[in-house]
Amino acid sequence: MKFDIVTIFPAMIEQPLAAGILGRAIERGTLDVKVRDLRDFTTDRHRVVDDVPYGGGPGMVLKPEPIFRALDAIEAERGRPSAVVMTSPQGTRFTQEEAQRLSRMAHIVFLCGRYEGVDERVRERATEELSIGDYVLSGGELPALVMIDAIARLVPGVVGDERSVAEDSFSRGLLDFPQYTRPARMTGSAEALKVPDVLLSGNHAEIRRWRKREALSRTLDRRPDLLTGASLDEEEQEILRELKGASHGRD
Ligand code: JBZ
Repeated sequence: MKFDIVTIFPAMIEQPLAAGILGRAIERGTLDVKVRDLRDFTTDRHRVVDDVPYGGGPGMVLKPEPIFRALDAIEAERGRPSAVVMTSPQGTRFTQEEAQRLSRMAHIVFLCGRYEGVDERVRERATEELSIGDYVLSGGELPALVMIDAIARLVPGVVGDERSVAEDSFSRGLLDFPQYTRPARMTGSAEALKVPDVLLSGNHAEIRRWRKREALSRTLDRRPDLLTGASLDEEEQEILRELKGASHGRD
């Protein structure tokens, strides 16, 4: 899958993408990522990318022409992209469902906003306008990284073990069960810091049921909104009924 990211801070994108699972997928060629410095698409001596807003007011606005030229250059070099995403606080919410939809595309361009915003005419070139959430950020680079990470891990071959993608909490619609590793008992610590016995029992049917119960109980407790969209098997529905029964009059 191909990604192009247009930004005035290429280093903000390059370093994070070189690390971890995505970095390895880029090395292998499973992902083809190009970061484009918006200043390379200016034509003036000072490589100016911003200007004052018409109508007055504080701050600066990203100029449209360098962005148009960047998009034209990307298209000339790599073909017409499947999507041009503008990261923006005015965008619709980026969710796991959106990540799934975008992960089926062959080539996505991200436009990262900065300053007080981007010249409105740039919106004509965007096929989607997306936001990662309701908090104030300085620019679209971190949102673009968040979206690329969520999208790319759904691309076959990016995550080594396909099982971890399938079992990820938001794919299943439930929060994760608790994880433990060695040691089974922390030296000099209390009973409370022991790994639950069931996980040491070797009884895989019991372990599976315990994990289901823990995932359901955490979801019911912390994110009950997720349960409306979750697809539960027979056993999970039964455990959930038990948990709901046990919680009556406890809140
Ligand atoms: C985003 C001006 O550039 C910005 C500022 C905030 C912001 C974005 C771009 S994208 N917030 C979000 O995804 O919520």
